[in-house]
Amino acid sequence: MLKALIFDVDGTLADTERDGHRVAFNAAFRELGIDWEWDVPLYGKLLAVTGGKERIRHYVDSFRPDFSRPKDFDDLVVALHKAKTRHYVDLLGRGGIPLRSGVKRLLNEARNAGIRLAIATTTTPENVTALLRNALGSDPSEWFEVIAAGDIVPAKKPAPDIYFWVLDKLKLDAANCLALEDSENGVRASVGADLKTVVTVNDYTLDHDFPGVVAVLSDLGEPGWPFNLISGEASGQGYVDLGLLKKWHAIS
Ligand code: XBP
Ligand code: MG
Repeated sequence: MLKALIFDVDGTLADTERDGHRVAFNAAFRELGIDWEWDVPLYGKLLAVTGGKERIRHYVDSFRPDFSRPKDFDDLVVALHKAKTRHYVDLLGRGGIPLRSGVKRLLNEARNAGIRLAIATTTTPENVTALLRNALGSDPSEWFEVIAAGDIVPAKKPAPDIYFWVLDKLKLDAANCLALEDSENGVRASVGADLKTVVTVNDYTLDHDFPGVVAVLSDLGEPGWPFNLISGEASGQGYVDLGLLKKWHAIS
């Protein structure tokens, strides 16, 4: 029986990466006087590593052999990331990023039906609060019973740990839950935790592989604005509702 939905945030609830996180990283680099600029294609490559601090380190390791690390490099990463979070939260506060198609409708339907809601994300907790407060107009804890974010587990996605953490807090088996994700790293984490998973792709994740998921869609769709079914079976339906999620959840 389906008892809970566990949502990823970045790329799934909202398209935050290209015009949100990326822009905020660049603003932080400028603020701290570092001449790095992450353009759209480069940022797509950097998304291979989840977590903002981890992504900065990956950039230096893999793309900037010329960069001579200062002695306090660890502190620099922390300072850059703190500035980045501030810029990102500011951007969200200006109404910068809406929820993706169908998300609010599905959250409402699930909540009204007594399906429990949770979040499993790699991003920083302040970012989740700012995104959802802006988009839903109320505190995220009024919608999501469990919010697992950022450094709460040391091993970020693609490790399944964040999903195990959520399942533990919900006191539910994976068999009673369904995850919604957008990326290969996210799916490795959710499927790694034995969760049935539905994927809504975005420009950065269109060509990712999603082994083990029950369906891959362009988005959740709305009545009159149907999704594109990329893989799986949707019984001719054009938007994802609880009924369709229950069918996918029941696939063995
Ligand atoms: C998204 C991420 C995060 C954000 C940046 O993960 O990989 O790193 O890009 O967030 P998910 P921070 O899709 O699992 O939410 O800079 O706050 O780490
Ligand atoms: Mg994601």
